[in-house]
Amino acid sequence: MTVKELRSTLHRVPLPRPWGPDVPAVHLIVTELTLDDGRTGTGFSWTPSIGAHAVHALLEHDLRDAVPGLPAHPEAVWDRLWEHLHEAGGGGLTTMALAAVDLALWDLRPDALTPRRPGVPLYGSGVNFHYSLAELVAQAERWRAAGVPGVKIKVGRPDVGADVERIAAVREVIGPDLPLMLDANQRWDLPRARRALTAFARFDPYWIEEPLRAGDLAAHVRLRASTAIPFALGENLRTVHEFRDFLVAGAVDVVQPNVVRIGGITPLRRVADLAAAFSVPTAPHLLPDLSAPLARTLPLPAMAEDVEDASFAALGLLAEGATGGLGLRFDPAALAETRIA
Ligand code: SMN
Ligand code: MG
Repeated sequence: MTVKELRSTLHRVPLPRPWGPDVPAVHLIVTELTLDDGRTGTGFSWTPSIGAHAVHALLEHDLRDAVPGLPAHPEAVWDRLWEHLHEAGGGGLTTMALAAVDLALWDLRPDALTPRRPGVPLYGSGVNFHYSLAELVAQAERWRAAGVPGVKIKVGRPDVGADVERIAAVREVIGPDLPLMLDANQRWDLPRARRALTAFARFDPYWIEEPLRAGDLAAHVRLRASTAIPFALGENLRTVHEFRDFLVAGAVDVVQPNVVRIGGITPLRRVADLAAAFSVPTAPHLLPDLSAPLARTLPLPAMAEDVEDASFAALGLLAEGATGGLGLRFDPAALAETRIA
C-alpha cells in the first residue's frame, strides 16, 4: 500500500477565551492523505499565532510532491521525510509540517489509539497570565466545582510578590492537597528563577513548567541544584535528541512533548519510550482532543491537560461520527467558514 496524494488547507479559528491580547485565535492546517486504494486519512498541524503560513507552505511546496509512492507506514514515512526536510532544520517548522502527514497516516490505522490503560487524570490548565486576580480565582472555583484532579496556572511576573499573591489565592480555593502546577513559559533567567522558586516552595508546587529558555540545558542543570520542585518541560523541545540530552542530564522530571511540534505520534512515542527508560513520565502537551487518548497509549503517562474552551470540540470544529484512527472528524462547514488558504 502506498501514498497517492496529499492536500492541505489553512484555517484561522477564533478562541472564545483569548490566550492573551496577542492570541485571539489559533491556526489549524488540515491535511487529507489518499492511498492508492482510495482510502483517506485526515491529519493536522496547529499553532496559536506563529508559523501557520510557513507550515502550510512547507506542506504545499516541499512535502506534497515528496509523498506519492511512499509506503503507507508512519515510521518509514517519518524517517524519510525528516531527512528530506532536514536542510531547513531538524525541528520546528519542519516537524510541525511533518506532523500533519504523520497524523494522517496514523488516522488510517484503526489501532492508532488503542489504550494500554483505562484512563489518565485530566487536569485543569489555565492560559491565565493576563487574568486579573479575581478572574483567576473564578477560574480556580470553576475547576474546584468540576472536581478536576489538579490545576495549572501561569507565573513569571517581574514582581515575585505578585505571583505569590496569585498562587496563595488559588491554593486557598483548591485546598492544600490538590496538585498545583506552575507554568513560567520560559519567562525567567537563572537568578530570577532561583528567587521565584524559593518564594513558591511553601505552596508545595507539583511541578514548575518551563522555568528557563527551553533549549538552555546548562541553565536547567544549574537551577536544579537550588530547588527540589520537579521540572516539567518539553512543549518547546522539537527533537528526540533534545529530550535525550535533558534526560541524560537529569534536568527533567516530566516530559511534555507537543504532538504537533515534535512531528506527530511517531516521534512522540519515541520520546515517551525513551523517557520511560529513565523512569520519567510523559504528559502530552495541550491539544486535549488528542493528548488524553494518546496518554492512555503510553508506557508511563503522567496527567493530561485540558485548557478551558480550547479543544477542537469546544471551538466548534468537530462533527459527529468519527471513524478514523485518531477519532476526530472535522466539520466541513466549520472548516469552510474558517479557511484562509
Ligand atoms: C500553553 C502553551 C501554548 C498554548 C496554550 C497553553 C501552556 C501549557 O504552556 O502548557 O498549557
Ligand atoms: Mg506550558
